[in-house]
Amino acid sequence: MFAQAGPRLQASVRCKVLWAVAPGCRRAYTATGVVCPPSPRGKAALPLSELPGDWRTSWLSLYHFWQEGSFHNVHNLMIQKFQKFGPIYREKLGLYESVNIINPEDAATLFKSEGNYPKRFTVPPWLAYRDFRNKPYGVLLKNGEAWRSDRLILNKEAMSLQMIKCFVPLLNEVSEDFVKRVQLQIEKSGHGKWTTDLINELFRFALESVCNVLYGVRLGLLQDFIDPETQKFINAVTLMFHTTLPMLYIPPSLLCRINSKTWRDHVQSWDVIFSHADKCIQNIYQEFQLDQKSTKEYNGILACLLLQNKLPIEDIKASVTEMMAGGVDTTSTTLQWAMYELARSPVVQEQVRAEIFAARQAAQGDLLKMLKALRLLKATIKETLRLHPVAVTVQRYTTQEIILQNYFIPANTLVQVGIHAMGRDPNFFNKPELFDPERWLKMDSTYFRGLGFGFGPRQCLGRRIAELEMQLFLVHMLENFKIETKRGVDVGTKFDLILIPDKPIHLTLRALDAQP
Ligand code: HCD
Repeated sequence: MFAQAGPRLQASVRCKVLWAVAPGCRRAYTATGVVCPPSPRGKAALPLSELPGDWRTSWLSLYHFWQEGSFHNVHNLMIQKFQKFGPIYREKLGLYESVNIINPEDAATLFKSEGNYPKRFTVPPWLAYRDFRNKPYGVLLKNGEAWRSDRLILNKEAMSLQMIKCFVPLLNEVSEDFVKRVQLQIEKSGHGKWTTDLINELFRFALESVCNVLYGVRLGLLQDFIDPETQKFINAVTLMFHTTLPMLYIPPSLLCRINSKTWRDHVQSWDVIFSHADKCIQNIYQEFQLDQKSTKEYNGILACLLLQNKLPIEDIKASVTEMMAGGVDTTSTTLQWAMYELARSPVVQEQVRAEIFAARQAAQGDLLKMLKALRLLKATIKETLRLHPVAVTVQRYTTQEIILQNYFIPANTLVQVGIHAMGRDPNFFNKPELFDPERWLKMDSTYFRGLGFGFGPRQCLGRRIAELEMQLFLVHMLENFKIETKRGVDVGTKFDLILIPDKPIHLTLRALDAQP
């Protein structure tokens, strides 16, 4: 029907109109634009081949994509495509075919059908590296039963609510040290304030935090002298993400065969990541064998995994390395965005600070109790991830046939939820351009709208650590400093596998007790 209609233009016009008229509508439309009467669910559903999108011209779209220099702009192109095609479209870029959705209800349908072995898109060069070096996959890259058994063991150590009380003191001391470091810089400046691009400090903070939780060890990254090895690790993670990008569209095997720079840089980054993580793990492992570490005190996730003895050491290493690498750019970038947004919304900043002061008073030194009371602060992190998610999409392969927007989606189809686009769509968030943490506390329904960490058993394994780390960081920063930024500097977003700011963010930290 659709295909016969011929010109693509016609299809896109049709979709634009319908999207404007009936966003989120689940009814079927014919090529002539006549609305079919609502039918019993599924009856009038259309086949996959009827899905809007320019998936028929995969190599041509890849060419356009290249031409437009859209590499770093995937997230904005996705917004445009949803505007053009409506709430569901099919896409093929080179080798890589997917169905894209934006509607929270559709996300719910997708996640509720995911079963016991949810599978997400596996980033090809990450697999290619491990095959190339003959390294085992960690939980990030595994699937099926191997994934599930590892994940259940890791969940106990990284995600269970009982672990929160172990993580909090470890993360709290790192945040306190960060504050001391900022205070020192402010003193040095002699102006009662410090203006800088904080990203490098935040990378170090994030690595220091995740390592304290993983290994129970302080690396000392918040001092003036930094071990060059550690800085190399941090740079390697960023370069690893960056060099992944072209390999989403060109097969790594091809780039490996022609020995391209992208592939070589990618391999080298992973080599640095693995060898440095290996050193950290080896240190703990030896200590552990020597004195079986006193079992009373909490010594970090790695020690617990070793003590449990449920996972082979090679599997522990693989997953702990992934967590260590995954814990650097993700939380640091989110914290940078959070401070940027708070600096641009002084009223919100003051409200969050007031909540923190009140909670601190009421909790009388009980950190856990204090964190429990910080509703607006938690909403602030949610709101930051709405506007600035780390991942542009959350993806799943369907395990059975499902119906999305009245289209049959067969089993084994890659479906991507465009969470970046969803977060900026007025159909799902009132005045989406506004940074308004309170919306999360007032919204009628937040149903499948907060997907920054994914959903279900395959959600982010580092979620608990990341959330506590970011909460404690913001608590201490807001208790001690006023965060300011130059007015009128708008920072955009760049896709570099994860979403990052497209230019440096300069923030001013002013000591709260030395207000002008
Ligand atoms: C990148 O089209 C864009 O937590 C692709 C789809 C995709 C798939 C998996 C996502 C990835 C995107 C972004 C980075 C993510 C990754 C899964 C885990 C990874 C979201 C959206 C991350 C940052 C952990 C990385 C750990 C690694 C360093 C060992």
